[in-house]
Amino acid sequence: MMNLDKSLINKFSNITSHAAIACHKYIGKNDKVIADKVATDSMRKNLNLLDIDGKVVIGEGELDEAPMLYIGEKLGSGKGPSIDIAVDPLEGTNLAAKNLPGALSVIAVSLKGNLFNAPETYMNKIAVGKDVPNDATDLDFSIEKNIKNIADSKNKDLTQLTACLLDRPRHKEIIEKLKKLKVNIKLISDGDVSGALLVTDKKYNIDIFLGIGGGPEGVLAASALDAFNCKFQGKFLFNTDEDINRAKKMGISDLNKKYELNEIVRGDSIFCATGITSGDLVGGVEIKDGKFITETLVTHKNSTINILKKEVAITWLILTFAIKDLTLVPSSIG
Ligand code: VTB
Repeated sequence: MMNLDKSLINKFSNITSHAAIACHKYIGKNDKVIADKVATDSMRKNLNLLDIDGKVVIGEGELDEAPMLYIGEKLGSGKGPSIDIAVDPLEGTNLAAKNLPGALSVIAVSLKGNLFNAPETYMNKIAVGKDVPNDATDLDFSIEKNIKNIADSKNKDLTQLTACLLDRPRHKEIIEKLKKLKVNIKLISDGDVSGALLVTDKKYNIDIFLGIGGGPEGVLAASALDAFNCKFQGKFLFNTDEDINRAKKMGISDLNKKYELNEIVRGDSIFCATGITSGDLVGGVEIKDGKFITETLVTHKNSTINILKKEVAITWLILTFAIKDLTLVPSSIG
């Protein structure tokens, strides 16, 4: 099985880092269109500078609706590895526009053919940490069964568990059930890539992420969850005829299929999420002594590198320092 070259880690983390920096001056301007545009412009320009034979599998829409980073768009010089690229240049457009915590710039890449080509529809998702046995939770189980199994496997009381989900009217029933079970709830206004990743580490105190969010965001989160050996399942929801036609065009024949993590992302993958505004996962863009400082969560499935990187961008070059186990390790210049 081929791996993604480790040198790509710095290259892709620089892409999300630059997109976050581009977005910085539009934080709190209450204009999500412009914030998304500058992040997308930056990402596309920098991805095209790389020696890769890249193709967007998850992007800002299809060619007719998105002029840039559309699904199927070819990226890079064409020389170098053939890779699939999933992007969300600004995950949480509202969060950046309103200056709320948790806006990210996100990318996930795999070798060609290994990332699910997700339609832009909703997805019902479930994610749990690696400390929960694989058969303890399932999208097809009831909320009660999932929660009780998690409590049993962690040897915790239901009142000690916390579930994270998007704060949406469509989740009314789930929220009611969780309240009845006396499980704590963390309701997020946007940004469910970040929400799903809160199951990766005990420090976030989230035992399960669940509910309906964006399908593309599900695939992005899945690639990082894979590197953390966590569990993820997703089921697309096709609500309109247009959704159904698009799914069929993409080769999805079973519209009710439940996708396991290894059907969404296969083999090696790299995931980078740079903070735009500070959130649970990563800090936002900072300016110190005239320099931009960004924080990026990086995962690389095959080297099991899961790190937080602080990058200091000095106009024309980027010095990268990877923080691992609280020791500062200088890594190569991207
Ligand atoms: C989520 C969230 C995004 O869309 O996927 C959500 O991660 C789902 O859509 O940040 P609705 O807002 O329609 O519920 C976002 O909030 C925005 O893309």
